[in-house]
Amino acid sequence: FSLCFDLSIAESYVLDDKIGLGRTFDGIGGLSGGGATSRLLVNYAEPYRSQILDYLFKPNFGASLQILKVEIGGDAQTTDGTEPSHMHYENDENFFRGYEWWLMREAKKRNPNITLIGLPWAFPGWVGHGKNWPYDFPDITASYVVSWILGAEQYHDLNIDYVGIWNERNFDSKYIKLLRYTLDKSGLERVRIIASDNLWQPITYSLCVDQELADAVDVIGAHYPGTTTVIEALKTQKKLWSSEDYSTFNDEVGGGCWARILNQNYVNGLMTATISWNLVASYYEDLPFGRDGLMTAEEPWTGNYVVESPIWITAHTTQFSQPGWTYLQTVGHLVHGGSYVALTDSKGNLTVVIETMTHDHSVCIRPPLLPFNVTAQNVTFQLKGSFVSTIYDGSFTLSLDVDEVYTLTTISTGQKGTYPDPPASGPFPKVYFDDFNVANPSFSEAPDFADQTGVFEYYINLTDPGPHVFTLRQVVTQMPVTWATDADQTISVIGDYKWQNLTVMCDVFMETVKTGGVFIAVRVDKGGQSVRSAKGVFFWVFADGSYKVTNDLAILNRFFFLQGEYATGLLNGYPLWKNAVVLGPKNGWAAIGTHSFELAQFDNFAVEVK
Ligand code: 147
Ligand code: CA
Repeated sequence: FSLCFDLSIAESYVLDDKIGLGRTFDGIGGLSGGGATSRLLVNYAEPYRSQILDYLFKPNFGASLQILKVEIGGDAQTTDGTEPSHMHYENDENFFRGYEWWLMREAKKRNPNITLIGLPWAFPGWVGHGKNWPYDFPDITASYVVSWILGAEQYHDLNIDYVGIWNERNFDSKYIKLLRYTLDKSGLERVRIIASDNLWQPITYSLCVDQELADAVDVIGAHYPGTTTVIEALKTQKKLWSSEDYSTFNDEVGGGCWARILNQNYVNGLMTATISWNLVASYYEDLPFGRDGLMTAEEPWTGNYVVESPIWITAHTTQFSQPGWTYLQTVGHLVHGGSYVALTDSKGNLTVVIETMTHDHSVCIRPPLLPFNVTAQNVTFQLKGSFVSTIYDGSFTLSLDVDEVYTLTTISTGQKGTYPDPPASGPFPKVYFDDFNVANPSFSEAPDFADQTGVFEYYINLTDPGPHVFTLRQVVTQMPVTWATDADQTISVIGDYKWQNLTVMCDVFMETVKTGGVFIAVRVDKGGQSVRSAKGVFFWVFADGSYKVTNDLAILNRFFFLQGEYATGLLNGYPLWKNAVVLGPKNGWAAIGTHSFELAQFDNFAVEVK
């Protein structure tokens, strides 16, 4: 190659393995869950769904991810929806709910060496015995988590490599030790423990003062560390991971954030793995943290998806270094801004990743980023130790521009994978119908319903003699041990957030006699952590024969009625109410749900947008 800068002013950097190596690289990963972030992905038609998975996981193609972390579903709201538990009830076990099993299988299919991690955000209510706390009965919590790991192996042939404690909530030393003990007792000695998926402290402090706890924990996982760690964490000799990071809108600034933290999490904090929240933005964009994924796949109804810049930023490291490689000690900052890392397989291969992201083009969602300067610069790398003969005179010089990532490598298998453009983007269909008549569904959830409290599953109602054998059933009967603030009602949203005027029809069946209640709704304006305060037009019918029309899910505000062009409700074809004045919201999703955590069934769900 030819360089036209004056290279005489290049700053010089040494890459040397003779002075000893750095820490072992553990990989770059994506996080599905925390929560329901892959919800819409499963509803993509082929070949688009496989293409998306290839961009994420296929080696030497796209992001070529080395770690997949998933939520252990707990039936509760965990950011963008709920994920189903494998044990809704104490005596219940089902390892075919949701999509995380499927996702792990698809990831493994493409990369058999991928590292798998499971972490709970929430737990079914019975795990806490009615208290919003998972540590009063630590043996129950431990066997619940271990049962998930055993089920992964038994039903899906998936070996879970690491398990965590309780996402961004308190840990309990007694529980962590008991989890270690329960794993070992179940023949799962190989499963390693991450703690505590929160900040560096207080877990590091606990590890320092409690040797038994230190023996139980293998990795200190910190979230959004801002590329730094604490001295006490370094002293533990444990692996240090950024076990959740990124969470930034996936435009080019998001790509810049990801590039900067992938390098600097090691340079500044000696972290040897970084995991993106989230893996793929496959949830309605108007839910919280829209598009905070490595790529976007939020339109199963068209097949449109977008391979965003973080995919290619990831590839700069993952396609040219593998878990088990070692960082050199010679990593660091560049004199005129930016950073470099170097990794080796200790068999002669060397990969150098350089990033020169400027401040304003690499801000992440959190933590705040202090000012710094980056300018174009010339750099000379001098290869020493076993790398001297890698290049003809043992050194090379480059001119670096700003806001770039450069990979210099002896590995020749890298590729920028491509597929033909997916179908064009388009809105959710204006006419939609689902009779849920699927005898052997591949997924427990019906297409495009995004549960925000409670869990809605395909159900075979064998007691129904007539037309409602196949229905959609809400199955959570108790407030879970929550991570966010779930509503007191259950609710699943669907459709287009921009919808204003539409008709929603649905057959409903209340399984709770006397006190049961269900609703259908339009213009539902909130999901995620704010679901409790969702507003819209909610039409309720109750098992005692009464009905209500309310402006909110919490049933605080009843509508008043006037003449004119307003909302109307029918029951069994007969008008029950009409001319309710809709003051707001002006738009939102359609929804179904129940009055409490109760069993209820829904069938022949239909939408017509005017
Ligand atoms: C994380 C959660 O673990 C994820 O499930 C998801 O909600 C993600 C969205 O950015 O955020 O939780 C955090 C919430 C707040 C902070 C850090 C992590 N915070 O304010 O520092
Ligand atoms: Ca049906």
